[in-house]
Amino acid sequence: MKTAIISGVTGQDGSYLAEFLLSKGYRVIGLKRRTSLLCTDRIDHIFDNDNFKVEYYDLDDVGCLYKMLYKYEPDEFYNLAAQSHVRVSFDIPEHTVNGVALGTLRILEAIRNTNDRIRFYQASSSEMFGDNPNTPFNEDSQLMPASPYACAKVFAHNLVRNYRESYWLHASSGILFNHESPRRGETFVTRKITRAVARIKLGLQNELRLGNLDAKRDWGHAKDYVEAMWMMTQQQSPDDYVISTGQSHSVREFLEAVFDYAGMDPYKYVKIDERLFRPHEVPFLLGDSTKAKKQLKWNPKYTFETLVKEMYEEDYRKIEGESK
Ligand code: NAP
Ligand code: G4F
Repeated sequence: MKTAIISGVTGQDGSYLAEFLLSKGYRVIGLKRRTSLLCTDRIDHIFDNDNFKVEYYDLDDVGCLYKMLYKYEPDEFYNLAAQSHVRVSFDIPEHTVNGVALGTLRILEAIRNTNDRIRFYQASSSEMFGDNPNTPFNEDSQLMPASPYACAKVFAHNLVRNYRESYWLHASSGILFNHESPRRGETFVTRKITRAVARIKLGLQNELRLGNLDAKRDWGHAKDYVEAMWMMTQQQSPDDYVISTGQSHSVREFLEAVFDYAGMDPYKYVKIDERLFRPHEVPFLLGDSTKAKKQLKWNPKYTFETLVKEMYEEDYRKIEGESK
């Protein structure tokens, strides 16, 4: 039986990846940081699985990292932990950069010094392309990061390549474009919208405050994207891959699609709030995942429409249940 360690298991991607690897017959060790509330909602349903175990960890705790590698002798390590909110990274840049950049360095060093055959996956991000105007982006596009979060992801991304080339680690980076789901954090724009529209429909809210509606993103579904992570670690040679749908939509289009699905007019409820704009915006993200399609045989199953529908319906069902 293969063993995989996932840092950030309580997050959106960590929870889907844990489910996916368990379904493939892995033993999964999920690493969780200590929080004052439990915050295990996304993984509660797999807690009783005998092949799933959760351990405490933090991106800045080197000793804990070595302990995990010695104790579990993993075959694969998926580094998904991060302060992953771009806007928040302007407010807490040092914490964000320490976790994303140095946290990745700590894991790579620990792997190199304990067992250099562990296959490593790094959660790189399309945010690294920043405000580069030359879209669509592939693995060779210029990185022009536009936030502390993205600068740290570029550092970690380069480090993975450097460790691969210097020490022959099986270390791959997935340059993932935005991916969403009913498990998406509530302060990211898609989930903020689907929750708000469900609450408005149920008469629990009458206003939705948003920032820049003109930004465009290449939005996919997290379930499709965690499969790509695993495909990368199964390759004979490590590499970097762009994972995206190849379609870009504006925040306004996402907003209108959700309100349309709920049968309401967005402009009766939406207020533009200047405080939600960013010091430096990433205006347009569109990915070209030709390489992943060809080499990994990866293909997303969800479309923009099925993503919107699933997120809205799930929020509506949950909020209706809670309000009863
Ligand atoms: P997420 O939902 O925000 O989950 C992040 C996870 O990291 C959570 O489990 C969080 O714990 C944990 N974490 C945060 N700080 C930590 C620390 N100091 N030590 C240990 N754990 C810590 O993010 P996601 O959407 O699943 O994304 C997964 C990874 O992919 C992240 O690295 C993100 O930057 C990257 N990424 C995401 C996307 C996307 O569109 N979703 C695209 C490209 C790249 P808590 O649950 O306690 O907060
Ligand atoms: O949903 P967002 O906060 O996601 P963002 O900044 O694109 O970052 C996400 O995707 C990255 C991959 O490209 C990941 F690396 C990162 O970890 C994260 O998962 O914002 C999307 C867009 C932005 O242009 C923002 O300005 O929506 C715009 N927006 C407009 N109003 C808003 C809001 N964003 C948020 N969060 N909240 C608003 O009220």
